[in-house]
Amino acid sequence: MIEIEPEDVLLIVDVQYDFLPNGSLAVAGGDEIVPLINQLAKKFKHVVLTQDWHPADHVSFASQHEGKTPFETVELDYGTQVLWPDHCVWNTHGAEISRDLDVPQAQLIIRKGYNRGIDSYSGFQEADRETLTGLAGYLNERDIGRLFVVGLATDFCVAWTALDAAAGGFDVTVIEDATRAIDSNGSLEQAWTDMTDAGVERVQSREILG
Ligand code: VGL
Ligand code: ZN
Repeated sequence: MIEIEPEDVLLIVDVQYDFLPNGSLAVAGGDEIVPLINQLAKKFKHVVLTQDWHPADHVSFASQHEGKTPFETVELDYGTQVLWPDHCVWNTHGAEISRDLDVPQAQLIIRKGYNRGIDSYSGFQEADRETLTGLAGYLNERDIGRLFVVGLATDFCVAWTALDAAAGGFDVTVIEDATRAIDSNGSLEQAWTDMTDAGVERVQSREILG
């Protein structure tokens, strides 16, 4: 069993309508994790959420690239970018965080991906690996202990957030069954390899809930 301490934080990644059933970038089974996250959240004093938040002409949208379709890639200044269906456009329903999440104690929502020309899977820094969101500063200033990451999608925003957390010196654990994956072109297996190599812990919710 893992005992959650008052200093620990639950980081809930991108549980937004566009990643849930009927959303424009629906992650299979995405809705199944919501009750589990609600149960887990009762153990945590600190809860932080991230929210994917794109302008309508965001560079990660296939619709912005002539002749490209979703899940193809393009080369940008900062590297290879996967192209997605339009999703989480700011001020649309799809960008809203699920109202079924029951986390009244949550104190911070980090919005990411709002620069038109830079994607941001990670809650810590944008894909250019330079532009910071301020999350590391917040966590350090609040004397946070361990980070427990849940949400969508395991192989993109969860993984990149966990990897940046580990790189930033945080003790980070992903609660696997409280995530769901997109799994495009082997991305899920690759994500777990990368996370394991980086020292990210991989646990199941029963180890916390009993
Ligand atoms: C995500 C693809 C594009 C995610 C966000 O939340 O995992 N994936 N934008
Ligand atoms: Zn996005």
